[in-house]
Amino acid sequence: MKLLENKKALIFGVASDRSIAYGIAKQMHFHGAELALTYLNERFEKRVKDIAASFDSNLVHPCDVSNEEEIEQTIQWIANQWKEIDIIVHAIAFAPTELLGGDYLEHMNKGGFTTAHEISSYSLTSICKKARPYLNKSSIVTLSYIGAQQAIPSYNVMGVAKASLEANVRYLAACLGPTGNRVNAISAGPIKTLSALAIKGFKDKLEHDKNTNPMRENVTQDDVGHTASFLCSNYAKAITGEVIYVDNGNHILGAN
Ligand code: 0WD
Repeated sequence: MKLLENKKALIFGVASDRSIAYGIAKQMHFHGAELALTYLNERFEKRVKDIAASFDSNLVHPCDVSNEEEIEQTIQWIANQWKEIDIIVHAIAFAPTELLGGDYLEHMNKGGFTTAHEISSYSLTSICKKARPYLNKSSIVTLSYIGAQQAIPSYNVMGVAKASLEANVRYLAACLGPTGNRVNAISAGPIKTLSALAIKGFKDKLEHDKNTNPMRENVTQDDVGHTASFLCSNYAKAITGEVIYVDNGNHILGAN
């Protein structure tokens, strides 16, 4: 029996075959889950359709999570197909690039701060609220980073948004738990993806991580996919509200 057999997974955040969400989709497909993928806008449509097809799925839908109606439409669309949503993967984050480097306060402004929180944290709440009627012993997983817990150079406002996201996970877990649903975050080590490259000095960070973390190698999309598959399987049925580090042990070190 495969880990996720008979489970249906709605995955937000596949932008390319380097996305963390791609690694998660790949592993969930391997473990037997049926997949539906969302994409930000038409710029990603063909690429995401091709990726879905490679995982035997034609369930693809646009969803810009800054738009509440698009989230509602996406949930209604998938609820019409599936009735229940067993797994939701939220692998989305955004902050204006000028805020992701240098002095924390220098480029800070209310709009950028708000956008970072809206796209990177509130969107999870909104998805859960709209999907709530279709959850049934479901598992929701989002993606965080050590910058939520420590002041990491250049990560800046995104670290504050990730701290919000991690608190969000705990409140959502407490809220949805009594009806049998679980919510967890994976705090991943640095991985070379499209949006990670927007963070100033990211390539140096990747190199530093490889040279210093206990396992002396960078985390891969597949590493995150394996843990996400476990978290969404029945083997993790007693784990909720948790932040699981998939970072080759980086977070246990005294200095990052
Ligand atoms: O080192 C890393 N790459 C880490 C990423 C370490 C730890 C955590 N993460 C997190 C990110 O913060 C994010 O929450 O993992 C998640 C996925 O990020 P990723 O896989 O690194 O990045 P990417 O492949 O670029 O996917 C993120 C996607 C966007 O891609 P672009 O390239 O356009 O930024 O999030 C999507 C978009 O497709 N996205 C949105 N989707 C819907 N609505 C929106 C939006 N408004 N904004 C961004």
